[in-house]
Amino acid sequence: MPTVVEGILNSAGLKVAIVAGRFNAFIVERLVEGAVDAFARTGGNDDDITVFYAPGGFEIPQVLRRAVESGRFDAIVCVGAVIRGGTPHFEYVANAVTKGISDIAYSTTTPVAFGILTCDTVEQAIERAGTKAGNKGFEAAMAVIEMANLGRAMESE
Ligand code: INI
Repeated sequence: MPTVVEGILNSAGLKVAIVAGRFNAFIVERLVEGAVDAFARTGGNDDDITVFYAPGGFEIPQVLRRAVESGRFDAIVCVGAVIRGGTPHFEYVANAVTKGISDIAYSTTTPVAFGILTCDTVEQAIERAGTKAGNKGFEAAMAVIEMANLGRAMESE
């Protein structure tokens, strides 16, 4: 019989941080709401959630690093919206935030989830922020809840 170790979707008792980039705020607010909803629906307590706002996606990794280093959180979800404009700026911000979050995520055992939209159009972002393509903040929060519980299960192996 194989030993199967997996994380359940239970937020009870989890201390969580949401690190949000404020840029494109009308989209990002929906992602924050989606993440909060995921914790609430899985038994989490609003009082255990702290939302940190960075100015934009570029700054998210620095805020994430501080949140990780504080040791206060069992799970951290990053949300933001990078939307293509008429210049190559999009590529630089999208690449920087993706690499920045990945570097930190893979250098810690604190679960970190990636809820950053990288979209060609505002319409695509709206679709992924709580309309016809779901809510990326909700999905990222569910992933980090599973990871936090997987970590606990692996510790008690
Ligand atoms: N920040 C975003 O989060 N999304 C964007 O689409 C974006 N664009 O397109 O410019 C953006 N830029 C700001 C950037 O993240 C920094 O806050 C800024 O460059 C100051 O360092």
